[in-house]
Amino acid sequence: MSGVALGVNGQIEQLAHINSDPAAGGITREVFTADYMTANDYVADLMREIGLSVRLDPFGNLFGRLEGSDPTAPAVMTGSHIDTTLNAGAYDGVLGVLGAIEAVRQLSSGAEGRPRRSIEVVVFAGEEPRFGSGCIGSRALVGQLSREDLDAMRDRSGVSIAEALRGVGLDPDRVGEASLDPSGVMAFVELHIEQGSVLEELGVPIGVVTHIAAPHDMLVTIRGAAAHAGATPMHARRDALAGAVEAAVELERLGRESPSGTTVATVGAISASPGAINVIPGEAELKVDIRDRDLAARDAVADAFLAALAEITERRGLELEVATIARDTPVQCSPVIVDAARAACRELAVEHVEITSGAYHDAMLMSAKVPVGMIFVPSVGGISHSPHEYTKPDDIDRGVHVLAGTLRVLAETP
Ligand code: HGY
Ligand code: MN
Ligand code: MN
Repeated sequence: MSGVALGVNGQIEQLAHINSDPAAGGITREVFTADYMTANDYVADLMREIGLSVRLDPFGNLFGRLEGSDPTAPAVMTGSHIDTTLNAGAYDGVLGVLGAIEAVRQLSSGAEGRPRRSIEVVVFAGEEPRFGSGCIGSRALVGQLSREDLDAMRDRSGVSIAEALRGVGLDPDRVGEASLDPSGVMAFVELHIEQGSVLEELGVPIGVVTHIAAPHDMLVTIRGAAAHAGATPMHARRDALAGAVEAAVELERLGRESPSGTTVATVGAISASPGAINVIPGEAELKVDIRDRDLAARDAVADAFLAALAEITERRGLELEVATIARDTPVQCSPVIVDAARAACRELAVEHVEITSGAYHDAMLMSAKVPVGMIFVPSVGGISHSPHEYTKPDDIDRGVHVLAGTLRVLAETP
């Protein structure tokens, strides 16, 4: 049976089988791996099957275009990502890509005929942070990824973006050619699972996103003195891990007590070396993620955390190094797109609610160049980035219909 005939739910299942680490549970399909490129080819075939003109840009972003009846009018873009984080679920990003193809298929075969504006489906390369910060494909498109970044940004095995690109036959020296011409784009809309539990708790099937929270991510390195755990008295230690743990607890307090009420603060990973039970850790590393839709509140928490780090390391006789991994700007979605999505919901008599996205998405980066909006469908149990990530088939079909309706409204907007 052809890919299109399977429908979005069947295609999600097929894509889920393209997995680099099935034994570990969940789906691992990191960008610029052979499996990722196989998945890209699967999506390109679906695009061709519904008659889109397909191209891969020099950074590996994939585009499928439906020409509108007025090819000179700036296009409406829609899409998401098909790379995953580690041991993840089947829906994050994938829904926004396969749902966009199905929405465009519905639009182009519907009674209303070809939309006025062209519609372009995009598969962004590397939304997940394999190389430290996320959204590298959309960063490249909006000019926020330099050729130097491609050598500097490395994954947990030390592989750089440039090396990974070459490994799949792409040329890192051409990253500058992968740029978006904003004059050719009227709007970007992304369909995505909520990855939280707001819609499920409200019992509302569609979220129209009004704001996207953005991260300030840091790599914190604390250095002390490795020493014998048995022979070193407590007063004579410079324990890097103890300092790191004290800072992690302080970060949680700062996030919890932030006046905005929408700040989240996480130490996603902590490591200590040398890592032996009988050696006082000489070095510790924290990967820190602070987010908010309110930039001033996020900055206040980040500044307070940096001050706490300085005080803790000073008091404990430790050295401190902080590297910024990402510092993105929170997004207010375009009222035109919010209104179009709400109109589509009313047309379909679908209940909807306005919502903030706690997760970041490629729409966050695209907002630097074009108006953006997002449509959410419920995540069962609010679970995501997990093998247990699940969205019900009828919620998926409904989300695709709302996306199609939104694209139609935008495509006919003068
Ligand atoms: O971390 C995020 O918000 C995104 O899902 N990568
Ligand atoms: Mn994700
Ligand atoms: Mn995602």
